[in-house]
Amino acid sequence: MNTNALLSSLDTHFKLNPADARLLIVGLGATGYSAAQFLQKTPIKFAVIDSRSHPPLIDSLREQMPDVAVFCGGFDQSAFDVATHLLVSPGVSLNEKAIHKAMQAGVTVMSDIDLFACATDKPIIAITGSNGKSTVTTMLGDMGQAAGVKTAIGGNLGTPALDLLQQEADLYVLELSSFQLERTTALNAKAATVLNVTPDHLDRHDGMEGYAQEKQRIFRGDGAMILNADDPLVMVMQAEHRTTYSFSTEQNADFYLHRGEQDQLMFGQQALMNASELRLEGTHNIANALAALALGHAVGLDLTAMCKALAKFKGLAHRMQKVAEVKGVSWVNDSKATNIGACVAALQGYQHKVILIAGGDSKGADMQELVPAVQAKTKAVIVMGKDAELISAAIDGCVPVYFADNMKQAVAIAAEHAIAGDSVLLSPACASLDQYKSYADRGNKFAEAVLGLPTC
Ligand code: UMA
Ligand code: ADP
Repeated sequence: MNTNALLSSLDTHFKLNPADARLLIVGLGATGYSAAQFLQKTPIKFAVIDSRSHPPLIDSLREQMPDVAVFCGGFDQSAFDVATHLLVSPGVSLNEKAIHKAMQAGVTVMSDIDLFACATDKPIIAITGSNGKSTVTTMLGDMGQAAGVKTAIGGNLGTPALDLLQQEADLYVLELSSFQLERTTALNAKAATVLNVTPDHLDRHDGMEGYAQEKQRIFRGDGAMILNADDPLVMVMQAEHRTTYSFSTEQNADFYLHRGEQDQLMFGQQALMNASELRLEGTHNIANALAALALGHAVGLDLTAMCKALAKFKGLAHRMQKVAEVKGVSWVNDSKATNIGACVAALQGYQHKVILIAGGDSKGADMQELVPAVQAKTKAVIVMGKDAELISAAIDGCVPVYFADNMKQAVAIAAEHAIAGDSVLLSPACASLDQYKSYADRGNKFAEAVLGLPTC
């Protein structure tokens, strides 16, 4: 890292200079810890605050950085009152009283992504959207490597952006959530995309409009814009005088799906690969592949190498992952479907009616939006978790609905109703945290229950 370049960039973007700045890191999770480790190597003075009395990383922080002030057990206003800048973790709402008050007093809010953007002059690909972010980010990681470019991937995907700087890559690919984007101003990605906008996290954002506006912030700067021609909420983000590549599975676009005897992924007149070469199921994954190709192309990756990587890409766990075939019934784990858009995409991929297991925390979404896909593509729905009643009320009368207390019971009910040739799909349309540690924990519990079913 070039510290002088970093300090100059921080001064330009945030009027942050070590002589008089006092930065407060809000939240000591993965993001806060990575920011502390990064800032420790600079002359910038900082402290850390977390509302929990003993956040998991507190011991490591105290051991590694004994001189750094840490406040735990609440957001003590006095810590905010002396700060000039706040670096707020994505899990902490900007509506927190102490943050709100500080902002009103003129304190600057920033994100770890801002620090990252100021610290590197290497090209950045930035990816957001309601669904498909992790898949497209991981595809691009593989494509970069296949094209011979040292590529590092992270952000919302898992590895905090600032930790990626230790890898000294020549291309950074960042998955960004609406929470990260909401507090980011300094990012100028060489290529960026909003893959799609469907309802999610409406309990934290100001309705769909507010949510879409946070996503649009990914296009700040002058890099290439990669737009989903099939999503009107994305297309309105188009800006004049910017390099733009569109992608589509439904119509002509820069990168598109040509339907024919052999469905093909196209770039203009050039056939890039057959859709059948992709190992992932569902039209939504063809859209993801086209978006990844467009992003890679915009930063100069070789198209042939990218297609080779796509043909090898096996997909991520807990996304439309076949767990087992038991007595002719196919059991599919799509636990990462934490919103309605993902569940609808999963259902649309089926040519026959499935038994759906759904439920959890709906995060303020309107479950009525599930109705058309449930009506068209399910023969029964098993609901569970915090918002089971809400889903049941929305789809009441469309198909038979059964209630389950836990995953084992949900799987048992599904097994009771499934016959050979059926598919049972866990695609909850809800977050998992009301009953599980994470979506992965929920998916694993599903797989355990399925593998525990009698096989004869
Ligand atoms: N905290 C408080 N008070 C609060 C809320 C949180 O003090 O009111 C503290 C927590 O106690 C925690 C800390 O803030 O110690 C920071 O937690 P965080 O929730 O911001 O999470 P991190 O550990 O920093 O992880 C974040 C992302 N988490 C969220 O956005 C909730 C991770 O995305 C991301 O991988 C990581 O940064 C690295 O960039 C996870 C996620 O669930 C996977 N994302 C959501 C999603 O994909 O839907 C947005
Ligand atoms: P994200 O990181 O945005 O949550 P993932 O790639 O992890 O996206 O996929 C999350 C869920 O969304 C999975 O259930 C997956 O099957 C579904 N999904 C993936 N891509 C799309 C897409 N382009 N449109 C709709 N749903 C998608």
